[in-house]
Amino acid sequence: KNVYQTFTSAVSASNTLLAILIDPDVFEVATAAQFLRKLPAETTHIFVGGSSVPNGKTSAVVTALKSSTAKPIVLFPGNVSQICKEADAILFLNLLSGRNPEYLIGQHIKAVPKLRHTSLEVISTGYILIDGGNKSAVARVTATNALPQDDIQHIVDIAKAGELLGAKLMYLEAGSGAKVPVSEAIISAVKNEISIPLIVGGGIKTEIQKQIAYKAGATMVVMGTHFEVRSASNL
Ligand code: 1GP
Repeated sequence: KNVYQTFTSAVSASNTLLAILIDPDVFEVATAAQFLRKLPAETTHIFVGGSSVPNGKTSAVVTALKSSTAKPIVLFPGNVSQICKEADAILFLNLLSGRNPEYLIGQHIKAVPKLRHTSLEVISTGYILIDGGNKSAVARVTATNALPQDDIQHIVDIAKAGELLGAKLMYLEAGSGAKVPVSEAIISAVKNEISIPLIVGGGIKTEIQKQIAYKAGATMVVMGTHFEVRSASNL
């Protein structure tokens, strides 16, 4: 049970973390080793998850990744069907920005019988969907609305409520393929209010965007689409 420790150690050492997100739905299992070789050297974690993934595909992708990397593989599931025992940990996501009970408690209850048969490290994670300038898959699938970027105090209050409820990580999400990442102002306001590690993702494609997020207080940046596009054109 040491994936969570990679976050707390990073915070205490003032280090940053970089997770690359793989959507199993669009990932070619046969290219796993090659894909991993091309990732930036500073990659610390591999996240696996998507909004709609065929049954069994997550397990096949995680198994292929596991045989080519020692980096922690963390499930970032769009729903309960993506839970598989081959990963190291799972972000147990609570969609705090929405009011759909299915994503606040429903999927979590359905997850328990599956988790019982795994030794996955379960990490309680508050998940806040913020407007990234286009309708995200998360908003569509969960039937919830993203929060406007200018409502900073509301976002801060939600993050704090999540921490008080026991979340071990807080994830600010602009949505995969967002036009606009979560703003520096939101990241730093949330960072000032909470003491748990902060993850930021959605629409981050450049080194500058990544550094802005770290400087504002993100412990981890998550990048997905950027590497998907690269892998498709390079392989
Ligand atoms: C999505 O935050 C992640 O959940 C990554 O987003 O695909 O835009 O990098 P991108």
